Amino acid sequence: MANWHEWAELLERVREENPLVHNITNVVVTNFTANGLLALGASPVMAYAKEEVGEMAKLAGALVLNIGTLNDKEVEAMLVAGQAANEAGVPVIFDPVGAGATRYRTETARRIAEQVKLAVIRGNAAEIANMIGEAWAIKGVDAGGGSGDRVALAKRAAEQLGAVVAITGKEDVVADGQTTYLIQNGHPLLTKVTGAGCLLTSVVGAFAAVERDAAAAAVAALVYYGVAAEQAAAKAGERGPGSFQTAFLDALAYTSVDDVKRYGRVEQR
Ligand code: ATP
Ligand code: TZP
Ligand code: MG
Ligand code: MG
Repeated sequence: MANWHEWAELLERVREENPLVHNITNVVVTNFTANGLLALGASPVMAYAKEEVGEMAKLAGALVLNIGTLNDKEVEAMLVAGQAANEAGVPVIFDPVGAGATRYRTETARRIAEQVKLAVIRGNAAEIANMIGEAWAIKGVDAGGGSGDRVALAKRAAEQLGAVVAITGKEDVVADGQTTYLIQNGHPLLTKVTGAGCLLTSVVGAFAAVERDAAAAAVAALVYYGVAAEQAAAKAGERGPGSFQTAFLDALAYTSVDDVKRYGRVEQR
């Protein structure tokens, strides 16, 4: 298989290069996302005005678009930023938060995927299914109880959307249309911290900023993130979600390449 142990070393590259990650994200997760990127060793910036997003996106190592609390003004800015990033060869990572929950979210997610060349799309199974016109129950912004084949779904979505697709949940799946990877790391307490998915999408952005192979960047980011969550849960998990959240930010900073190689559980499908 492509050697994911080699990809795990991208974590060190992120810490050395300290890439600027431009986020246009939602109001729920803004602070957590900035702090998580800082803990990892990346440099976050949030910029939303259409007057500046093109310029900022071109300066960045990656652009992350997240429709969690979308409105028309922000969507317009996302399209401007996405097109500028495409022109400059800056990878664009997309989180289709809540696609499938309302028609506005579903249509906007599809519009962004049509008008911007996306390197990686990261969402739960319902969001990804709804982006390609497949029904999958969703509850607000959280995955519903759907039980379809998530590996096959990731493959179909990668083919149809022309991007690397990462479907997360208890198990994570990364597909680039040719190869599919399964990542078994993580912890259920992540479901009790709002923005755990959104921050992960931005972490994928940081890895994509230092590695042009978007599938390698996505796998490396997901396995690192899952291992960090396991370390945090071991230290503070029994105290509850609040202590876990703090311990998780700490773990994003101290989790090492060696930890990722030792505790990572990645297989190729
Ligand atoms: P949702 O809104 O459906 O929760 P999300 O956007 O918050 O989606 P998640 O799928 O929760 O994103 O993924 C965020 C992180 O949480 C990923 O690293 C994923 O592996 C991890 N994760 C989610 N659920 C579990 C679980 N039950 N056990 C272990 N890890 C999990
Ligand atoms: N509502 C709109 S965006 C948002 C909520 C609760 C945050 C979702 O974050 P995540 O990472 O999908 O849990
Ligand atoms: Mg979650
Ligand atoms: Mg989400």
